[in-house]
Amino acid sequence: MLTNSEIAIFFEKVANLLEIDGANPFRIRAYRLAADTIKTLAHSAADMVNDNENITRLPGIGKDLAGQISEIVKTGALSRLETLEQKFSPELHQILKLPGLGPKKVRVLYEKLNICTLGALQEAAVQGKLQALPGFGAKTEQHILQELTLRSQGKARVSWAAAEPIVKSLITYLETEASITEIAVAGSFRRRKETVGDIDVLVAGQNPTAVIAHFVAFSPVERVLARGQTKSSVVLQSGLQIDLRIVARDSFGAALHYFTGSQRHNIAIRKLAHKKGLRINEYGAFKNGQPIAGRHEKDIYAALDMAFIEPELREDRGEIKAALAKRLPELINPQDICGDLHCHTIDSDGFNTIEEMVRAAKKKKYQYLAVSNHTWGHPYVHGLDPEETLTLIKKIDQINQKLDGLTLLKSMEVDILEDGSLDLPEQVLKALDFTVCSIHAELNLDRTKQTERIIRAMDNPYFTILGHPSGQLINQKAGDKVDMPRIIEAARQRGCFLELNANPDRLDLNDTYCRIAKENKVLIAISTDAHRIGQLDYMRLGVGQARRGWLEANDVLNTRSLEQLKRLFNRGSQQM
Ligand code: DGT
Ligand code: CA
Ligand code: CA
Ligand code: ZN
Repeated sequence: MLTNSEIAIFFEKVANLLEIDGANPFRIRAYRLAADTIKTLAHSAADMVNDNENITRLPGIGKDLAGQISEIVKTGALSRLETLEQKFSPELHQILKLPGLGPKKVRVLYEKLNICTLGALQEAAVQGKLQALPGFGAKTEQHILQELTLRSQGKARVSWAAAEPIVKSLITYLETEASITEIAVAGSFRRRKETVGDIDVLVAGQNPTAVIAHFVAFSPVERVLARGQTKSSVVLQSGLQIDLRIVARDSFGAALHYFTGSQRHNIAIRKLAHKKGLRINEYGAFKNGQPIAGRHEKDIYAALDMAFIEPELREDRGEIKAALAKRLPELINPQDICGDLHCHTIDSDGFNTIEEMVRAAKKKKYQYLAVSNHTWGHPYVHGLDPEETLTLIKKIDQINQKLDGLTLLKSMEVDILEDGSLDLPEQVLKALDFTVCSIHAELNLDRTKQTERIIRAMDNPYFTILGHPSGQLINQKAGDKVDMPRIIEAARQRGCFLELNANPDRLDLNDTYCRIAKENKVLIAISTDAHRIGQLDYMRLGVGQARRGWLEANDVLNTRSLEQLKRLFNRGSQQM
């Protein structure tokens, strides 16, 4: 039998949805009053219904509401509420529970951006669409994003990008302790995983007691979980856990290797060592009980007659075999990048002018920068219609004439519509240097349909790069929304490229798919999708992910010179 509170919740939900719907304030108030009346009732409302008592004598409960209470008690449901939930989405109730969000704000979300689901909310927050809404701000947007990120994960893992500034300030802080001679970060952070469970720090130093005392006094520390002679763990206010270990100087390299992991890589290395009559642990490499390596990490690999394996590759995915055969990839570095192929400007939903973006790109010594704003099919933001796109193209041509050292490329982030067609007519597409084509609406089509929608889009000769290819958001358990190997094969056949979107909340393409693309010789464009000049710095995050995907400079589109790019963009009849 339903309790009074449970019955009241039905009415509170109706009131909330009515408010979001912009209904008559008196009706909304009637539902809220009824919820209050029932919640504070001294006896069971369900009993009253079952005993056929006259509910209308309760304050604020008229005939209509009495009928609804009896419906709730008898059926456990309320058709009035179901109708509203169908109109919006039952997920609105969860959105309403997010910190700082009440019916008024959620109404703004719905009215301005048509948001009724958690997924759509996260997507909009990632794209920075919330902060411009009335009553919202950058802070609210950030809180919502953090909360959604935390919710979608069982154990709180933190994105690599969010951990980075914390790790940097910790290192700077540790360096002020005079007795420390060496500091290194190991674990998944060093391997540059998209998310990290905790941070593993190794230090060598003469005075372990002083080191530990200094460590636990790091000001962001909230709780000390463990404090031993050579080991300590703390949790920071942000929720991030840090494990610190003090190791002997002569074992530093071996410990760094051991605690960098991954565990599977370590196990495979130890097995190999065993075959060669060696023993490898966190103290060193030993032959007949005698240490033969330990001081430097590279000596551990050398002891096994193999090339040094970069941390990003240490996942037991074939790197050991490749190292033994001297066939390890020469991983891409940030300096290999010659330009950014995806950024937005104030002409659509960016925050800076083209000229400002150009200045920032020049500082990075880029040869080229592509302006790729949204098209009008985008569900949330002001995208450009064909007319506006042509005007922008002219403007870019004019700016280009005055530029030296850097070339602006004319692109658009063209929406892939539900039927797989592109959101701009041929005569406009023709005027662009290339396109970044992305899905922003109908994100939850069935997997096969979504895959075929993308492949159909690739059939268009003006399709160049698939933007944020999988639609993944970091820390959201979304599952595979598309058949990526099939998309990669389709891209190979048609001469299209895939983006590795370096936005820290996306990092889309993932490492596994980067590697499949490489094996299929489909080039990856590492792009920031910057909406403001500072975000051009996301490039290094994308490069980190690319390294985990075994990519070399040659596997990446924007390591090419402008001339080479132009040739690569030239599909079929297209002319630059
Ligand atoms: P995380 O923190 O979940 O993102 O992932 P990791 O890889 O940083 O894992 P963590 O912090 O538990 O341990 C750091 C490294 O220490 C791990 O990558 C490998 C090494 N390690 C820890 N425990 C074991 C173990 O029981 N066996 C072996 N072989 N290695 C271990
Ligand atoms: Ca860790
Ligand atoms: Ca750890
Ligand atoms: Zn996009």
